[in-house]
Formats: sequence, C-alpha cells, structure tokens
Amino acid sequence: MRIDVVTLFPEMVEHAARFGITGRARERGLWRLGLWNPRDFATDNHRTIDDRPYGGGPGMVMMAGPLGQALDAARDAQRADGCPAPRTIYLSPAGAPLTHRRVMELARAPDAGYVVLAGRYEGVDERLVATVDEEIAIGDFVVSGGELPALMLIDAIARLLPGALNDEKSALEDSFADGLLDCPHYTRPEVYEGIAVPDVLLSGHHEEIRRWRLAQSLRRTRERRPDLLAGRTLTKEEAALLGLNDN
Ligand code: 4FN
Repeated sequence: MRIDVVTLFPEMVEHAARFGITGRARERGLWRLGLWNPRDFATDNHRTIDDRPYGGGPGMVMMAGPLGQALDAARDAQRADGCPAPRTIYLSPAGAPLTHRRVMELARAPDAGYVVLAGRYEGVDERLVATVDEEIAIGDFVVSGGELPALMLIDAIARLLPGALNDEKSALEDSFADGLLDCPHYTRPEVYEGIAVPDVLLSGHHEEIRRWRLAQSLRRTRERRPDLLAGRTLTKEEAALLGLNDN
C-alpha cells in the first residue's frame, strides 16, 4: 500500500509515522509514505498558500491552486509507483464518521493507494473539496489541523495490513473488531493496592475465562456504549450472558 499525505506540516506526519506498529509496518515495506507540501507548489515569491475568504469573515482559506498542484503531484507519484487508481481522502469535520468497518475496507486492498489531504486554517477552497473521492471525520471536536486525524486514519489502516502485527490473532480479538468493548485486563502483581485480580483469571479454566470475558465485554458495552450493541445482533450465548430471553 502507498499513502501520500498533502500537508503544510510534512515533518509532523513523517515523525509520527515512525513509531510503534505503524512504523514497523513501514520498515517492513507493508506501506510507503509520500509527503507533499502545497507551499512547494506556490507560484509567488512569498510562497503563499492561503488567502482571505470571499464574502469576508475571520480566518484564512487554503487556496485551490497550490493544493491542487500538490494533489496532482501525489497522484502522479502513486501511478508511477504502481498504484494506478489512487483514492483521494479529505479529513474533514463534514466527513462520514470513521468506523472500524471502513478502516477494514480501506486496509483490505494491500496494493491500494490513498492520497490524504490534511487541512489547516478555516479549511480548503470548496472547488478543491469537490474533487476528492471521500470525506472522513475522526470525531466531533474542533482541531487545529487535519494532520492528527490523517495520522489516526493511517495508523488504523497500517496496523491491519497483513504482516503488521506479530500476533496475527490480536487484530481479530481487538475491542471494536467484533463490535464490543474490551474486557478488563490484568497483569502482575496478583494484588495491587489491596485490589486482587478476579479469581476466574487465575483458575486455569479456559472456557470459564472465555465466558467471563465475553460477559464483561457485553455488560461494559451495554453500560457505556449501547449504540454499539444497537448495530449488532447478539448470539444466543451473548443474549444469555446479558440475561435476555431468546424471544
Ligand atoms: N478540522 C466542527 C465544526 C466546524 C469546524 C470544525 C473544525 C482543521 C482545517 C477543518 C475536525 C474534526 C474532525 C478532520 C469542527 C477533522 C477536523 C476531523 C478538521 C483545519 C479545517 C479543521 C462540528 C466537528 C465541532 C478545523 C465540529 N476529522 N475545523 O475542527 O479538519 O478529520
């Protein structure tokens, strides 16, 4: 997979993309990162990339010209690197909320290419927004730039690429991957500040442990994120663990 990011702060993206699972996946060649600064495509002496909004009002808008040039250069680089149909994604508060389902879809084609646009200021000239394939939002809060949302999207995709995780099972057993929150986790010591690890986890009864964890996940999800349960059908076992009837 190849991902190109169009950003006024390429160093921010480059630096963050070096760490952890996503950084290791990159070292393993599972994905490649390209970075494009619209400032490098500005035509005037001051390398201007923003201007005042037509109609007035506070703040600045990213100009279509340099941004369009940077996006074109990114798409050309993708094609030259064996990604014939790059998909352009704009991280935007007006986008569709990102879900793990969408992340899995985007990660499913390991040979795909994505051009990711991160905005700054008040946003991007609408004539450029109109050219993107998809708008994605990471959450309902104000941020100062699209770089961190872009990095969250990239992180979520890269860790799903085949070979990124050392323990191949853990991507499947993630909370959210099966639509439920995680069960509580414990490690040594057995007693911390007077609080003991639940007995069942020390029992060695694997089937009991599996059922306890599933029950914890289900109760936690019902308590804290009932919206997640609403979009999911319960198995008979799950319904029983939540104390529901089968009819
Ligand atoms: N944000 C809101 C409403 C209006 C504006 C914003 C906002 C960064 C370039 C966009 C924000 C949120 C989630 C990108 C927010 C995201 C962004 C995102 C984002 C600078 C213009 C801006 C209703 C969400 C509170 C600034 C809501 N996911 N504007 O934050 O890019 O990806």
